[in-house]
Amino acid sequence: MRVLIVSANQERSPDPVAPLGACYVASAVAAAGHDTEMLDLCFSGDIDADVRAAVAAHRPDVIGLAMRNVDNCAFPDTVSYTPHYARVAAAAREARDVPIVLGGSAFTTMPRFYLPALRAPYGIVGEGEVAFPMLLERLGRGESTGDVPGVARWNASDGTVAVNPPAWLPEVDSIHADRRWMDVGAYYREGGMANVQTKRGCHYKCTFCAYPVIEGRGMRTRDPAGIAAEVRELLDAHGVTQFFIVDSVFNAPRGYAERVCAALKPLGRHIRWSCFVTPGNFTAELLDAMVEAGCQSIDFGTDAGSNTTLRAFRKSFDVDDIRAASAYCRERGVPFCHSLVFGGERETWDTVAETIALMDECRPTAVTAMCGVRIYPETPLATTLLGRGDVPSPDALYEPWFYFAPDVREGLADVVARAARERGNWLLPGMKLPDEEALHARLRGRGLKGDLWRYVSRLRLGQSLRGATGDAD
Ligand code: B12
Repeated sequence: MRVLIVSANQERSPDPVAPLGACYVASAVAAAGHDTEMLDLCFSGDIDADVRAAVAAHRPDVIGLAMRNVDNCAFPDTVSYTPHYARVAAAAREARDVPIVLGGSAFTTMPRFYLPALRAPYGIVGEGEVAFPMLLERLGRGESTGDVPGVARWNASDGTVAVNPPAWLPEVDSIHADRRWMDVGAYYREGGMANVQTKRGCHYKCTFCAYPVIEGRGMRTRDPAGIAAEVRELLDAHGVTQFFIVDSVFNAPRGYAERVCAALKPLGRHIRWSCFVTPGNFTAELLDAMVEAGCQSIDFGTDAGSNTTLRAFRKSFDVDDIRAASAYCRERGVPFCHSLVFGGERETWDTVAETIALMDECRPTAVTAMCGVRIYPETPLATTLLGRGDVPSPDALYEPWFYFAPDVREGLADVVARAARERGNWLLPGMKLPDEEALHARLRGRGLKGDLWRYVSRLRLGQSLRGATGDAD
């Protein structure tokens, strides 16, 4: 069959991010023998014209629509991408009357919403590498698709949606993302990095998190030698030296991160990378191995700085782990960021103050703070809140819906914004501090690569950017 995959994401904040998931899927579809093409709309100035042109050129039998973000997950400056997706789907439908298949992390979190909302007959929940080619084969033969794992179907005549549970891939070494489907250079220039995945799945039980819904609970790791070869290829073929490792958590399962670092160590002087790390299961020895392997900054998925809220989120670490992880980074001069979510269950003004005080004590390079917990369907917290009647129905979660613990519902955003203004190193994606976008543009404009939060407080404090480089040596 002839297949066109359209990557719809146009979000530029904090950076444009390369459509790695769509690339994995395009590679698998092509490997299954389909004549495959990809249209990436990230840098498009005219969606309708670009969709029309790609459809006219490729004449697809099926159009796959890759949907990454549901919304920007941020309060109060919330942006929902549904109107954008609806527009892209409508452009595709107008250009050619063929089945549209939705997929990607946004779709997976709420398939029952998106199929009717975008008037699409099919979708794939979870990983697309096996399920999408299987769906294409059935469609090509005119056979039933009802038993394909991960397939979601919308019946336009009676409005019903059927969703098959996904079958997570048992291993992730036999799949790969061919970068010919994306403009690596454009993402490197505009977004300052490429992206690489070392594993799929997340076995943590954080109450509000959708990662296990999107990737499955079972962690499936790649052979570290294959990861090093992929990084080497990006280095040699594209001159890319800066990466983000997109795993939900880099330092899990126990012992695996050490093996990845050992495989990357021979490249360590030539590459720089960043990743999400849990403050639990993090040691000075692992940090040393990461630095030797080229790690230049760490984004801790900390979420809170009070044991009360950490326990309520069911995080697997406590404030002493946060202190220790921060100290390891400070002692080695590794830039680090704590990502926080204020307003979770059992949050009070005291726990808010504890979190702010812990951040002051830990002295991170940056703090990224969200206010209110965006609740996604199928997460443990969604089930609790629906059970308690705090969320009226699952449908309420399709548009951005934020939970605030009763004690801090009024005024939390103001308190967090004040904390941020009083400190130079806090970033608030949901309450764009007036200078954030300008600072980002200035830094990328200088050709700086990697995570920009490393530089923000230096700029705000009027310090020089000496030592800041565009690339690894
Ligand atoms: C790494 C990451 C980041 C990094 C990206 C760094 C980089 N340079 O790549 C950073 C920190 C920059 C980031 C930023 C943001 N992120 Co983010 N991020 C992630 C994370 C952890 C991994 C994404 C990834 O690359 N996965 C690996 C690829 C291979 O998987 P995949 O895309 O899901 O693709 C698979 C399937 O979905 C499917 N598939 C994909 N496309 C298609 C297409 C078809 C047709 C089919 C059939 C199947 C299919 O098959 C693929 C292969 O199996 C996810 C959470 C997660 N665990 O998924 C959040 C996530 C995607 N981010 C999210 C959000 C909200 C954001 C921000 C808006 C946050 C903010 N306010 O700043 C920004 C937006 C950035 C942007 N420009 O779009 C949300 C999106 C959903 C939502 N809640 O709206 C997620 C899901 C996290 C969450 N809150 O639950 N993010």
